[in-house]
Amino acid sequence: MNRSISLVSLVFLNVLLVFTACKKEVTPPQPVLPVPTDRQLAWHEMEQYAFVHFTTNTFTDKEWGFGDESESVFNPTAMDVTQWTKTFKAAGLNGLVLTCKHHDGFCLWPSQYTEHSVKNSPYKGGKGNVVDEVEKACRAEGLKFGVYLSPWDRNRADYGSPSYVEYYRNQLKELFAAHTPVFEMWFDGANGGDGYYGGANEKRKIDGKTYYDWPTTLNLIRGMEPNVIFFSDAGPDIRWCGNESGYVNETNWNTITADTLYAGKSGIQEILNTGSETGTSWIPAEVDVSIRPGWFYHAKEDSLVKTPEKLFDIYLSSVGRGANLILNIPPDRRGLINEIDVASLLEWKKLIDERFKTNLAINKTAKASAIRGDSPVYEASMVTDGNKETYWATNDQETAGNLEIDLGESKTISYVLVQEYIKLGQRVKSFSVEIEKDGAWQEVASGTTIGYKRILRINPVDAQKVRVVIKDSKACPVISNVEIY
Ligand code: FUL
Repeated sequence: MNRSISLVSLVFLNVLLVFTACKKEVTPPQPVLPVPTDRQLAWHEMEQYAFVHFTTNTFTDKEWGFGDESESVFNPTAMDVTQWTKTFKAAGLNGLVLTCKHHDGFCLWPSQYTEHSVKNSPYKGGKGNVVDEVEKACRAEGLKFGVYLSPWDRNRADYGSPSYVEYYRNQLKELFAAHTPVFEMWFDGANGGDGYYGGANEKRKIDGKTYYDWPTTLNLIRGMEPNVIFFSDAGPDIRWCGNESGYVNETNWNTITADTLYAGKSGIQEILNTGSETGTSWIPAEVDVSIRPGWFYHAKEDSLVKTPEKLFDIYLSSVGRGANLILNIPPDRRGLINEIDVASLLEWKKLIDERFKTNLAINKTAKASAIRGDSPVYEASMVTDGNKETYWATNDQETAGNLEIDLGESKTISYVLVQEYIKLGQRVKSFSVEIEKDGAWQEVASGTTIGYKRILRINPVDAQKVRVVIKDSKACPVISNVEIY
């Protein structure tokens, strides 16, 4: 009896050994360089957040204050920053970047380096600190906080000379000493020329590339806030999308070669809008756009607040094309987000919630044209498992392939959302969505790049089987998620 048991175990052991030996280890795909840093990955996941433009311009009805505005004009009558942050939170925004100082030079905090600030305004009898109040309100609401500090300063007498750069750095030190964590620092590229400049009332030209000595400034801030994301026209962490109208190109590479952009190249805006397939750095695009025609509040623009449908289109042409959206919502003269803007924002959120309510693909059966090493680790169901860390991949050299998802029954579909596992780089150059109709596959939408997230809008159509076809990719496709609505 004992002998037969040990014989059986021996045979079992042998079978197991042979099986293990035959099953070769399937290695994950090699990254396609460049790849995002951890802080860039965290930024990608934020997707959308608010921009807040607020300064003397709000009270003088200007977009670019000249720099000679009296501090006394800054006088919000019913200021409530909690109303801002509660509105943004309810609208699905995940953070807020505040213009601590715009081009006019007026500081929303009582900086020790200038008299041109809230401390000489009627606001809270000169005891207010808008930056601090907004930061605290963000923390209370679970929103990340970011800082905009205009390099161009039309108030400062020494703008254009080395001492101004020192002043600018001192202010950054003040802000970062008091308000970390700061998720994003916004460096505005605008340098318009003329200004008050302490009474000189003249035009000043600086060499934007050398004057500010950016490497020193960025190192200084990085030392105080290692996780901050730097925005400027061409990085280093994220780039401008090349327009202020609310879109990144349909083809949107997260990669660009930043050095060539600083060379004053013509067509720079187009490159920023599309990125570059062969770019040597990971510098994804941020879409900055205002809910109103201007960046600051003007009562005359009350009738021009973007509609919820327009905001939804912007959402699709920014977040839906793998960029992040920074949506400007400027407080009015009371210091409140105007009722018209609030209504539009909340209705926009409702549209997003309704249109992306039920992911028809979640946990549905999926099959693929090919699976990397035939391994269950890389099989098709990894795109419908709701886990962003798992992905479908093909073998190296296979730069095309498809994923077929069976919804179980016929459903009306209007949107398909696809995500690449960008930790391994951005790969897909061209793809399409097909549905099965009367036994044949029919294309209903197509796209170029995917990146962190791509949403394709489809003319509503009924289908049970949906196929995502990767037509071309830099290397084997690595897809972490497919959602169908
Ligand atoms: C531009 C500025 O000149 C505008 O006033 C605004 O701040 C926008 C976000 O960036 O360059």
